[in-house]
Amino acid sequence: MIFRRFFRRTTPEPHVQEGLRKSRRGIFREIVALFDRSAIDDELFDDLEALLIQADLGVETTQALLDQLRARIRREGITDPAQARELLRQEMIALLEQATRNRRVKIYQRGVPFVTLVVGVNGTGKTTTIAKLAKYHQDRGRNVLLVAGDTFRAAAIDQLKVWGERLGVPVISHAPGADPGAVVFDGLQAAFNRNYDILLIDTAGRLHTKYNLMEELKKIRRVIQRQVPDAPQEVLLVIDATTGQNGLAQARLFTDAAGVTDIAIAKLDGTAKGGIAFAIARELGIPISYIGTGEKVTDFAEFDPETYVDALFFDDEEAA
Ligand SMILES: Nc1nc2c(ncn2[C@@H]2O[C@H](COP(=O)(O)OP(=O)(O)OP(=O)(O)O)[C@@H](O)[C@H]2O)c(=O)[nH]1
Ligand SMILES: [Mg+2]
Repeated sequence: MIFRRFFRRTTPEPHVQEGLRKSRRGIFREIVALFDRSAIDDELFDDLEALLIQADLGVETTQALLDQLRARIRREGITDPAQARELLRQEMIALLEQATRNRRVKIYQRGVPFVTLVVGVNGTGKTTTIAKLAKYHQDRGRNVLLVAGDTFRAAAIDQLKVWGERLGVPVISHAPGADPGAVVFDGLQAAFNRNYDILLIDTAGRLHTKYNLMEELKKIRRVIQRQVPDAPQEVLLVIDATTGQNGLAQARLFTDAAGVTDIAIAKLDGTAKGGIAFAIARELGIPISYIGTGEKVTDFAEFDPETYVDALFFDDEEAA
């Protein structure tokens, strides 16, 4: 369709495009279809509001987005619904850019391991994200070391070792039930002694309501900081996209306890509600840095607002 080509600005990133298929073919297709009408009327805004909320943007973020959109339509004297849709696209990109603007530049120093502490509730995709990050850094020529900081379950240690073997990345681990702080300490020692660039630390899926588990996380941080004052350079909170608005509540608690610096949204391929990214961007103010779009190590991308929005709105196969 002419419109789709006309409005597209970014080249599709295959994993992002593929991973957001469910969202694109579901709620976002309905959103696009809303603009196939002759005039911009109240019904358009009502339907748009309902669909955005359904897509997991949340009530507040939806209101804010629609306020912006209405104001621009008025200011720019837009009467063509197709142009209004392009404005919606632009405003959605702007909203996501709130989340990337305060992203810290990652500084990889020679001789100082770059430590990423990966946190999040049970089953959100932490261990899988670590494997993806390991591959990401390997592809950029960095030496990676993994640390099995989730000592609560034997299976968790094994899972990380399996990934390590597949990727050719060593894993520092202790026996199940060991003190996570001790494993992390050994991991840092190994990183220094053997000159690793990147240290990725897996942690247990902690229930954020359990105070002692949050304390555990603080303790791990202290162990790291005693050896590398600037570390962890990255505290990555993994949010499961399929848990919707619940993920936001989790994120707030982790931010307080663990000093989250970055967010990875995993399992975007498993939901039609890709709108959660907008709610996270607006309501948390923590940069979204990565997205996970499948179970393979390659189903991973750096988060880019424009690519993301276009993957929600534009279907290649239809456009072709
Ligand atoms: N479809 C899909 N599945 C994913 C993605 N990321 C992780 N998974 C799957 O989600 C499940 C849980 O992933 P894990 O990486 O083990 O999650 P975790 O947070 O480490 O879990 P715990 O250690 O038990 O807290 C696994 O079956 C993964 O294969 C993703 O981006 N897409
Ligand atoms: Mg795990």
